[in-house]
Formats: sequence, structure tokens, C-alpha cells
Amino acid sequence: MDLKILIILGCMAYSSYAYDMHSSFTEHIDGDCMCMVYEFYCQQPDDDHHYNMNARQFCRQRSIQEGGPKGRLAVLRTQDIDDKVRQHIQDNEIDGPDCITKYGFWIGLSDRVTEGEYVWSDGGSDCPTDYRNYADGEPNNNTKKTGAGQDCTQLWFRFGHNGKWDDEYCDYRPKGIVCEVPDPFCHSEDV
Ligand SMILES: [Ca+2]
Ligand SMILES: [Ca+2]
Repeated sequence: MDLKILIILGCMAYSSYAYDMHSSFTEHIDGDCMCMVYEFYCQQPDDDHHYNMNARQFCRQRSIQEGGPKGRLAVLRTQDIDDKVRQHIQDNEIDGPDCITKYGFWIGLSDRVTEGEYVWSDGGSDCPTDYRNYADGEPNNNTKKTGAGQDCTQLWFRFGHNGKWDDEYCDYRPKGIVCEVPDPFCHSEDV
């Protein structure tokens, strides 16, 4: 394989995990947790069907400072955070086709490992939470499109759900992304 092809492949691999941020806001999390920056990204390219996995890997590369604590798909720990994230999406009008055509944003909650056991992207270690805000009838682990069912959670902007949560196929449709990135420079009085 010549150098040119290697460079092209390298750029393709890089570009699949580098999305342009639409907007963000910072929030102090009560308790021992530090400030979090919630970052919003419009829908991923319709490319290789590893949509949720790519989103997870992308958020894990994010940091406020080079070498600082890394991000992850957002953990909506409290109703307050959940409300602010969903309000941000609506206030910035990114709940429609200008940003997402597949009706949702990934957040960091899944039952990928054990069906029915939902685990947050932080493993529940930093700020344990039982908070949930699924739409009526969800999660339903729908198996119509793939036999594996639905294991990844989206903020659902279809049928008037206004960002209530839904379990969705992890790798069937591209989605927007909400990452959270710890901000080591933020203090509670700043926000
Ligand atoms: Ca499931
Ligand atoms: Ca569902």
C-alpha cells in the first residue's frame, strides 16, 4: 500500500471520530463531582453503522485541557440536568432536521451488557443516580429492525416526546450526541 493511500485511510479514520460541536453549557454537579461541560453535536455521518460506538469513543476523547480528565456520553444524573439538556436542545432549535433527521441524541445509558440492566457511561462510580425519564412505554427493547433489540438510550424528538428517553438500536440509525466533559477549572461560584 503506498503512502498516499495510507494517508487517505488515516484521514478517514480520524474524521469519523471528529465531529463539529454545535454548542455547549457548563453546570456544577452537587456533591463531590466537579463541573461538567455538556457538549452538543449534530447527527453523525451516515457511514458505517457503528453509530453509538463511534459516539462513545468520540466523547471519551474529549477533554477541556490536553491531558485532563476525559469525557463520555452524558450522564443525566438529576431532573435538573435532564431538563437543562433538553431545554438547551429546544432553545437552540437543534431538535429538528437542521441538526438531526433521525429524531434523537445519544446519551450515556445502555443495557448493552445485560438486557434490562441499564448502566451509565461512568459506570455509576462518580455520582450514582437512579434518575430515569423514559417516555411512556419505553424502554421496550423493540426487535423489529434487528434481532439484538434496543440497548442504547436517546433523547427522543419524535411524536411530540420532547426529548424524553427511548431505548434505540445502537447501530441502526445515526443520531446527534450529547457528551459531558469534566471541567477542572470550573468552580461552583462560576456557574
Ligand atoms: Ca435492551
Ligand atoms: Ca424503544
